[in-house]
Amino acid sequence: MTVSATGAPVPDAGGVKHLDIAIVGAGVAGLYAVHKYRAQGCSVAAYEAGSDVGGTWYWNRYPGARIDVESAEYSYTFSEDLRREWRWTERYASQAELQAYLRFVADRLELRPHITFNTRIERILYDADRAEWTLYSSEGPLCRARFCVMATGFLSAPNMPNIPGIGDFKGEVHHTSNWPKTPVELTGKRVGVIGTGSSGVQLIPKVAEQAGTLTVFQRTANFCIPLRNQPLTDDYREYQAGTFPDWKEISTRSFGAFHYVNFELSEPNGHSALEASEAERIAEYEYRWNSGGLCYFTSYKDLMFDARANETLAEFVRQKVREKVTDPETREALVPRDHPIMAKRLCGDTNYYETFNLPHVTLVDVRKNPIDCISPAGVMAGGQEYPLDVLIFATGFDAGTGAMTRIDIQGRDGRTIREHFAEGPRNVLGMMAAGFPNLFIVDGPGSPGAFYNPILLSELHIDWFGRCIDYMRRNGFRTIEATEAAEAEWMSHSRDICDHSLFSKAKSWYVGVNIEGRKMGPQLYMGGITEYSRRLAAAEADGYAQFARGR
Ligand code: NA7
Repeated sequence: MTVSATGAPVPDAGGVKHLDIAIVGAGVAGLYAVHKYRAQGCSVAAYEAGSDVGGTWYWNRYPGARIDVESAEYSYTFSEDLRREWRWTERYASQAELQAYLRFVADRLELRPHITFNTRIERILYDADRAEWTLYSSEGPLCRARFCVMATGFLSAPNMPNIPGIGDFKGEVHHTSNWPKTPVELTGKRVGVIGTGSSGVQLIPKVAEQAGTLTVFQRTANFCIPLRNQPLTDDYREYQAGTFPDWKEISTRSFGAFHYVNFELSEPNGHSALEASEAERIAEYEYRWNSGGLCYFTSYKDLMFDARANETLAEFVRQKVREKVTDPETREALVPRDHPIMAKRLCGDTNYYETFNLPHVTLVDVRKNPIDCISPAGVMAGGQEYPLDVLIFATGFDAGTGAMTRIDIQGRDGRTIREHFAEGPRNVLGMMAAGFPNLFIVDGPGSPGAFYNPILLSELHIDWFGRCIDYMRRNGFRTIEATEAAEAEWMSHSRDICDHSLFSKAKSWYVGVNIEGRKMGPQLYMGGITEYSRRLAAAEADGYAQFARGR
């Protein structure tokens, strides 16, 4: 190890910093990584493309952007002080509040001196002789580091669809994941939105409040559940603080982060939906509908593994959609039919369906009337032109592998991460890949990623890597990397679970096929956090034997 006596980076002759750990990204994961590894006595530096901390919450500043997990569940758990000092104001925090929280964390923990902003990492090259990574921006080399931590996020590389004529449009174009910092003037304008996933579902009602006309181009009708966002009361805040230890414990053996149901901490239901009578099921679904939020993940254990169980919930939600929309043709187009419920992420809805009852809002079903092209004046679909002043792409992300494959990462023998991930995530536990020694991936492709709580998963990964680094120090290892055999085993296990689940029955970013031409395969680990944590612990307990270690 090359830890300096003071923990400060050591500059080499060329002015390039020499570090123990370089971190890419200063979102949720990057911030905690800086804090954790600095405390461990390592010299660290993080590089961030944005001008401030926040990651997802820095970039996704479109109107209506907010978290779909309760604010209290989307908070760091490693520091009691941070938990005590920060007060969330809404049940589901807005983008602005989330970014304020991450700014607070960065300031409170004095992380900013370790972060270089406005710096996009474009190349990361491994030098096998030195066992070091060199990170480059477009300006040249920035640092050399023994370890490189990829805190680049699961949903951070925007997906801009390849629609003919996309560059010809004469109006304004925006993507939800790269929204301008200054407000976009929509008042009285003819606005079009392509995409009706979580981002579109949040954005559309807000745009409708301002636009003169709003045309929504929908390819897939999604299942949207009322979020029922509201200001947090002191009582509920205290209740969540008081139940934190139990919540944390439940989170180690459950799916996702939806453990407060109707304002009470709730155990995941371990029963099949098919064991319950129809009346019991409806009562359960109604209870959760009235609670608000995406808490159906924990309502029955087999909703994602048994098509009949899944259909009971799907039909319940379809009926709710029918009750909300007045125009018969629009209603039918909005009822989701082509995928199992939750096989695409549920969308958290605030007035989404009601928006289509407004006279100035039009839904264009682009399954029936495919988008032909973007014209200078607007969108052509089904042979008809829809003239627009502003066109908004809410078309999501090249999820999972996208954030890493956009960087030219070259490992041992010039092997690139683009080649390595060409068929989807190829790594062990979603954390390390063969041929990329000491490259640690946090909350990335092949991990439980967005299926689990992103903050808890970041903490889990970063702590695990921290112990791994300590182990290497104590035992004189310079490098650690996945073996190809361990990769093959992990990928086959991950693939088996995906194939046996209903997640494989939808064209979603969970399985990569939201991107044109991509083969279907799990971008995330779908086996649940209990099995994942067991495997993480086992990998550590046997002295990292499934990894190749070098001295
Ligand atoms: P999503 O969930 O991937 O949604 C993207 C939407 O864009 C979805 O409705 C897509 O339709 C649509 N899309 C993508 N390409 C096209 C083209 N070419 N034509 C028409 N429509 C298109 O991304 P979000 O940003 O909404 O949410 C991502 C996650 O962020 C979310 O799950 C939360 O976890 C937070 P499709 O369904 O593919 O037919």
